Amino acid sequence: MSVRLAAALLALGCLGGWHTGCRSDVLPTPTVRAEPDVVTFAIAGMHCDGCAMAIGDALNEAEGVEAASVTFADKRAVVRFDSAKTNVAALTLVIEKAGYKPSVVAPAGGTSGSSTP
Ligand SMILES: [Cu+2]
Repeated sequence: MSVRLAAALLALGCLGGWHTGCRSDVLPTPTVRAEPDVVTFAIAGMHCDGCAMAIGDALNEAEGVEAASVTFADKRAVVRFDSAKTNVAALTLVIEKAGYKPSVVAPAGGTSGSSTP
């Protein structure tokens, strides 16, 4: 009986935030700042890993790109970018300038309907 009571009190304690280990909201969560977007390009014209690396370099050097990963096997580039600094059209240009033909596979963003590819 008293054990039950103690358990109940403990549970209440958790809910009330007595135990810092129980609180996930204590961790700092990055919230407001321009949210990075992610876009996936299918890229035509790659013929080796060097091509993928060249595209990756070009993208990573481009303004507003936070991370770009290009895989030759998939012939895809996944680019995470700051939408306050650049956009999909600009990134497309970067890849075209590098000598390849990108087409957008999955633009990020919630406005254009949901997840059926
Ligand atoms: Cu190549």
